[in-house]
Amino acid sequence: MGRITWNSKVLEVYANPIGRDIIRRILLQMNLPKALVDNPVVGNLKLATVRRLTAKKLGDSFFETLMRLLNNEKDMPAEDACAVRPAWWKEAVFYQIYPRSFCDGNGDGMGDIGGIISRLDYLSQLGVNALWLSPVYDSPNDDNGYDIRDYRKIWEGFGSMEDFDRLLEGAHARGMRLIMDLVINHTSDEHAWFQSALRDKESPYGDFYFFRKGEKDSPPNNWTSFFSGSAWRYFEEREEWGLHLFSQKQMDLNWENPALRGEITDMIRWWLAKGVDGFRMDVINYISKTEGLPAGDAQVGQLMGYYGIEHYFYGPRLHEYLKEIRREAFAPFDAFSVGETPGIGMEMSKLLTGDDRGELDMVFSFDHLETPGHVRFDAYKYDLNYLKTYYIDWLEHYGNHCWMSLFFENHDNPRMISKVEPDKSLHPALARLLLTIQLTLKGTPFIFQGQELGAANVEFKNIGEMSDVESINLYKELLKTKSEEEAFRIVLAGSRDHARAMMDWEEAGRQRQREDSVYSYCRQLIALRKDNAALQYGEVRFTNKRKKNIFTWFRETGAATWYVECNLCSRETARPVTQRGSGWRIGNYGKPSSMMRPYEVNVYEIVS
Ligand code: ISL
Repeated sequence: MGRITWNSKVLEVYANPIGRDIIRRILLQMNLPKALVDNPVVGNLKLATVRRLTAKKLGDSFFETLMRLLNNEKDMPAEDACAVRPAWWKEAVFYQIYPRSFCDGNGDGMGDIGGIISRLDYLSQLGVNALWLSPVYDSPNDDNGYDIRDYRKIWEGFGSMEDFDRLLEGAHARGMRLIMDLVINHTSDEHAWFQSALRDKESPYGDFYFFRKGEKDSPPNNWTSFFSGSAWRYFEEREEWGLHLFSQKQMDLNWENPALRGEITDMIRWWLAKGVDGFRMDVINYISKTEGLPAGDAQVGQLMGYYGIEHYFYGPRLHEYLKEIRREAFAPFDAFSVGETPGIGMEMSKLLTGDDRGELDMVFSFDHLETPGHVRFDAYKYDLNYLKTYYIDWLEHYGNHCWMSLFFENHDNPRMISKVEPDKSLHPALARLLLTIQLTLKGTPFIFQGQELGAANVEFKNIGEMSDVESINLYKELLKTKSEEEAFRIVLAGSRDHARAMMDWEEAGRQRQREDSVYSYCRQLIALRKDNAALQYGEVRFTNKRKKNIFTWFRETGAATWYVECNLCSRETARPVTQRGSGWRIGNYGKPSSMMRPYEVNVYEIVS
């Protein structure tokens, strides 16, 4: 791969995998068309010329940052055509449990492990066969368990290690795998390592975190936290600043330190030896930071909303660390890994997950959760036509060395049906449409708790009803420039509290009794997927690619062909031509008619 210099053309930048992802990210953020780079006039411009043309908006340091990122990656993703290698996690249907709000087993008003155990039959009847458990470790819960105080202990509010062992055993007994959440970019400031590092710089843990000298009133650099304000907090104990990309109580771990890496791999092995089947790895792409923690570029900061991000979202030693974790901890147990990787594009994902790479099995990439030009806290109506272009692009170009995760929701995002459609009478049809897309495209579906019931956003009335640290910090920050109503409106649009409301078990009970419920639809669909290899491993072939509001595809193996058709909007839409002899198997309106009704979806098994 050629080095990118000031003499390189825009086209060459785009041919570089990292360059391609970054340019596309910028276009997405600014809501500019991809066609811009395909335009030969633009493509043939030299970077030096682009710098001159954009001098008023983008400084030299913006381009230098870009070149540094591009030139740091030496590898190209494998692009040869190959068959998919089978794996249990490619056949699985995952279900994410957010323990705090899943099921209350002891009557204290909050979810716990006993509650989860009591619902294992519910989950196995739904048909999911792998569970992802958000953190249950000991934690002061500044960020609901994503701030870990002790990696080898269960938080007492959730139960004990014996409860956890019973949960694992219960899941396995029902043929369900269980993966845990691995939060290793940071720990709680109450973790023994951090406490020891604070007390004594010379302790073995003194260098487990990022501490920097500096005046008390000016942080060491301009990096900002994802949860508002500076990413630095001053510690009198050391007369130094400590780095926290997330809350003030989530201190970033220093992965440069081999002793820290050794502790982490030991801990991972300890859980795997217990029998857990793998991990979802929290913000795992953030673990390597540019040496010296240089200041973030101002333009990048403004564009992305966070300062410093270019120094850690795809850091210089990321591949090395991931390979080490894989080799030292995951591989000996043949354990599964899915990385949570905000900001990572398709080419970077290939380099992190290719089956030739020895890093991760899959990633959660987030570019489909908002439409171009929007961020989570914008109140807008999500147009599913964007989702269509996103999936066509990924599934046509991701290749069989890699495998996609298919998800719309998690504990960090509002409910998808609420983003797409304000008219609640259409939610049951829409909930089924989204589940069908997830369960019949090529990849591994992750259903977030409540999705199987068609759960929507919560109608919070004021900030007092919210509890998430991100929402509350953002609200305070917004009050500096906005009215209370305006600040609340913004927080409400994107708050993580929507997804963290208690699961409605009465509703679940009602839906289980009814054949025409979202729950029953979801159960049938999972069964259909499980019984038909074409819906798991079949190649995907899209049709009607340019037809607005219509999303259609085939799933094909040598032996069988399936066809899925979706109406992506709330209006009736003419049905595209269906294959002759098609056998209708499931849909959200019963048997199809000539027009497709709002958000109608049908799945056919082609019988020739
Ligand atoms: O703020 C973001 C960047 O735009 C988010 O995408 C953020 O990076 C992402 O939400 C990270 O999430 C994970 O790590 C957090 C935790 O609060 C979340 O719950 C977890 O899913 C810190 O551990």
